[in-house]
Amino acid sequence: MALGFIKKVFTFGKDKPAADQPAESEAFATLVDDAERIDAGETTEVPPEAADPVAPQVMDTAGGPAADGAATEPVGDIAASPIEPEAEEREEAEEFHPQPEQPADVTHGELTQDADNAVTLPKGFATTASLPEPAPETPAAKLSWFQRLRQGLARTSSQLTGQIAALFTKRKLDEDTLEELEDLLIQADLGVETAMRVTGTLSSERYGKDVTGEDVSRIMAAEITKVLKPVAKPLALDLSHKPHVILVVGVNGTGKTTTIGKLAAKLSGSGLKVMLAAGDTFRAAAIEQLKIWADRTGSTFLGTKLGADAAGLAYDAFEKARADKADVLIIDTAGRLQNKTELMAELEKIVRVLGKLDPDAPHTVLQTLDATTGQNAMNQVEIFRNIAGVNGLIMTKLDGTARGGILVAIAAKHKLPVYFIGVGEGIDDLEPFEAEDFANAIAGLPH
Ligand SMILES: Nc1nc2c(ncn2[C@@H]2O[C@H](COP(=O)(O)OP(=O)(O)OP(=O)(O)O)[C@@H](O)[C@H]2O)c(=O)[nH]1
Ligand SMILES: [Mg+2]
Repeated sequence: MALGFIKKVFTFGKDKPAADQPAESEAFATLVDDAERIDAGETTEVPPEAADPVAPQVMDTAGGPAADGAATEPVGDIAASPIEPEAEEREEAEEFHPQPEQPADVTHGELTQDADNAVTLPKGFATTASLPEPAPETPAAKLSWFQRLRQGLARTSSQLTGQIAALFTKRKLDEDTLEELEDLLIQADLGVETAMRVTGTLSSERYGKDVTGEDVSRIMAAEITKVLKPVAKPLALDLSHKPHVILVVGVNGTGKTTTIGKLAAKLSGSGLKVMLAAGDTFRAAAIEQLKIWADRTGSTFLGTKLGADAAGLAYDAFEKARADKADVLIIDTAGRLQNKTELMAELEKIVRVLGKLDPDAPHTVLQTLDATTGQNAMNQVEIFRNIAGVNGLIMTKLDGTARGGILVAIAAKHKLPVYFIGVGEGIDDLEPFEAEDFANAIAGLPH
């Protein structure tokens, strides 16, 4: 199928709200800080640096997770040419963004296209074009995706299953136990709706009978899967846009820049031409951090001066990405400005100026959510959905949190697609969101 025929399949994107109805919430307190903004600047382009010939490696992240028996991705035979930041740069970056000890895995190679121009995207992305058969993956000596998910959600699931087991020790299912279970599930951040679904199903199947913790876990996993299935979607890229523009928003510290780096690694790893634009002009370190990710992933970088107009940078980046025929442009934004009004104005302006170049742009507005913030994450979706027309989510820091259940509550309430989840700080610690795996991991059940 020709690229021109690739149609986008977004269904959530264009609900940009009126500027006069921002959602109020405590979460916004976290957006406020005392720093001052400077208000002028000009754009400077920095091309990707040449690959470091001293450290060539063959990388394996392009198609997503390591082989776990079931999953194979269209990785292809991509020759690796990773780009490492200079030692000084890296040191500086680690001050605000510690890097994993092992060098990150990046693949960067030729775009895989068949005679009809169909593109092989990494796992977690999709087009309507037919994809070739995935190449067999070399088994890697690391934990499978599900094992890593289980490990990451261990605190969430052990707390939950421990409490459920304690509740259902030698007890028949009655009104009291159902009520206690409902409270317990709500406390685990799963949300009232899901808690009631679980108790409802349990009650209709087992009322008056003996029930074990395992029975409850199984029913809980099934109900959570039902809630998550509709939102577990691949990030649909319309590559006929050239570039497909992804705007990344979210509260400061939720993992925007890191997630952009991880996405860029996947995309450039499968041969797509990626440009990263540093729309967070609020902190010098933020610009530098994105530049390092661009270098690591072989992406083109566009930055500007500290305090410069972020919307102007976004506009320039879109024009440049078009001229360069980039496939995907990912724009980073600030999560924290002096006040909420300023943040709203800036994000709205970015969306507006992008729309001048293409009425459908930004084609994807991604919000990152930090799982460790629990209920706050729920409020943050409300706010950024109103400000920037968020049409997809990525939840980060699901490694090691006891509050992973919040993703279920957010899915039930907002019904926004969840494309990926972050399970660590490393470049390959971003995985496509799978409803059943996630539900089983939370419920402590095997794959
Ligand atoms: N454990 C873990 N840490 C993560 C994950 N994603 C990001 N981080 C870390 O979270 C911290 C903040 O990430 P950033 O990417 O800088 O967050 P940001 O949203 O860009 O922050 P601002 O630029 O301040 O708005 C960094 O130390 C990241 O390494 C994840 O999935 N797991
Ligand atoms: Mg950032």
